[in-house]
Amino acid sequence: MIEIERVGMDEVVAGSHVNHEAVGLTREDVLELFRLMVLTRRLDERSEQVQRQGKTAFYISGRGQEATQIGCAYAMEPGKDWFLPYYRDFGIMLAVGATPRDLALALFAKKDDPASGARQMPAHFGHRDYNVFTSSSPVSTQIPQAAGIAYASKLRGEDAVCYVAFGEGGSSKGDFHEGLNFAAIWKSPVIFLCQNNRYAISVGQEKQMAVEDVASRAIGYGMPGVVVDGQDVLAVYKVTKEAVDRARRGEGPTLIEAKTYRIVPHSSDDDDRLYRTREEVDTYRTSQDPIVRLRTYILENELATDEELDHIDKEALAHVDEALDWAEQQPDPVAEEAALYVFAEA
Ligand SMILES: Cc1ncc(C[n+]2csc(CCOP(=O)(O)OP(=O)(O)O)c2C)c(N)n1
Ligand SMILES: [Mg+2]
Repeated sequence: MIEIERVGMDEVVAGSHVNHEAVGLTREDVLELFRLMVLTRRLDERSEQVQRQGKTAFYISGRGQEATQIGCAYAMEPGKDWFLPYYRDFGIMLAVGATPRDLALALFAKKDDPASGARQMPAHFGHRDYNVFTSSSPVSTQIPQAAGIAYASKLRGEDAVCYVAFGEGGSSKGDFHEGLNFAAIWKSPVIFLCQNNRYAISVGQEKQMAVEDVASRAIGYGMPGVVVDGQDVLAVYKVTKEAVDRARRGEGPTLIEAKTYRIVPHSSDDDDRLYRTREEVDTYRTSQDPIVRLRTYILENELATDEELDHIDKEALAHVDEALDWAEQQPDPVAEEAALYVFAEA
């Protein structure tokens, strides 16, 4: 009988439910997690600003979901594992090795954008150097693709695990059912990460599913399901590491549901005041902000001082500013080449 595991869900805490040493992480690892989360946040904020300045066409943000993304990526092996991120996964991209410059090239739709040479919308990630597959716009199409990619990798005898992300809204699509069912039958080494931020644009979770936990559906496919506090980077790392180890042992996929929250509107085209209260959003902008939570944990455990953390933050911001200024100056794509790599040559 499979049961759903729940990690960090029983009480609300200021720091972390998990001790870093208990999950095999050092002080340096914790500071690296902090650096990656802050880098993701600063890139996100600056990217939104340049869109508001009219320099880029559109922006979609992962703000508030950094602990979920960085905690998960940190348990995987960049360079060896496969990644099918979804559009909020700026944190995943930075953690697997993409640079702020790489991501900024895509935002500005520049010729050298490593995702698609400016053929895709912003946040349709892809990067050959880091085993990141290009993404399609219809939500959840990446889920069955991940099941197949992981199965192919297994047949080739690689020791690789495949990450795939989607929202709780995306889990209501048929692709979710087909992908999870296939992966469970063939024991494909997949980490299915549902980043449950409680809304699919303006549609709250309760309007689109009759269960409380997406992870409970894992039982119906015959794979382990885990619900984790997605604001707690160490808790997300812990459950992902266990899932990755299981997948590498040949024991198949896991469905992880990280309960998180997006603290900004769905995209630069959305007004979230129409469907949620400011009070609700404010909780996740203050005490339950994932970066505030990690900072609290670091200070409580005396792993670094406030000044040291501020320094990491300042460096992250400088890194991001440099990348955005640089990307803005890079060459645009050539109009005559727009169809190159899109249509096969006869
Ligand atoms: C098949 C399909 N239907 C609708 C859309 C438009 N759309 C883009 S994102 C989104 C919401 C998805 O919500 P969720 O899966 O919870 O992810 P979140 O955006 O909350 O992270 C929708 C409806 C789409 N891209 N694809
Ligand atoms: Mg959602």
